[in-house]
Amino acid sequence: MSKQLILALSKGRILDETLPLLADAGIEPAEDLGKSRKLLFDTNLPDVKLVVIRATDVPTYVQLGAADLGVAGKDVLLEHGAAGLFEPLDLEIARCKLMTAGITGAEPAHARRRVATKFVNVARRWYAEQGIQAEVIKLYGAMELAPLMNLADEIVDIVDTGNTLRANGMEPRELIAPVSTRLVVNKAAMTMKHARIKPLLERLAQAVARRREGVAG
Ligand code: PRT
Ligand code: MG
Repeated sequence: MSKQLILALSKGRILDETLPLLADAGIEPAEDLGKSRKLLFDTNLPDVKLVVIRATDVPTYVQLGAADLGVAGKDVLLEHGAAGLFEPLDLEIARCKLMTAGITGAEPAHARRRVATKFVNVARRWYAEQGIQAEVIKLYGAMELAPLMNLADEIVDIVDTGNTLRANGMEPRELIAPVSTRLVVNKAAMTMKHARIKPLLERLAQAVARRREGVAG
């Protein structure tokens, strides 16, 4: 195993909140991530590199050891599963909720509920736990459209303010899980590269605490 540390970052909205935390923990990309089409970046630390990939690919990279560490939403981790991963730190950014939602005021009509979502594993597990029969329909986006088009009775999706739901005549129903962004570590790397990873985790935990105090104060 090389001594180099590879950190996989979720691009998109999580990235904007991750970079200040990393900077406060002493890691800065050698060039502007937003201005480049590259995917693999050097940092100010000679032994730390960053890859910037789709949020849903981060758990796979870390699980299979292509990256030692990763930054991903709890929603993505719940959907992917946690095999081969440690989740030592809540970065407390990009907070939102995984919820069920449906058309405002409508009763869930069908005995076997049709549920549209990109979180098929989360949805299957949750409806089974509730003892509700559900037919889970995989979509890749615009879940809010499915009940309006009578493709589904409910959706499972991420809710923050609820504005997207309201704009489409829908309401949030049940909370499945609160979501924030987590740091994950490959289990083998955690052992083999412990001397390098442990101080990094400590500096990141301190950066999270400073940010929390800044938000509160
Ligand atoms: O776009 P792509 O398919 O590549 O990936 P992505 O859409 O999953 O990435 P991106 O950049 O949108 O980031 C997703 C991650 O950010 C999620 O995995 C969450 O952990 C986190 N996050 C935090 C959110 C939100 N808040 C959020 N509000 N992800 C998505 N949303 C969307 C939601 O899907 C819905 O369309 O915002 C809408 C709801 O917001 P409100 O405020 O209208 O309720
Ligand atoms: Mg998106």
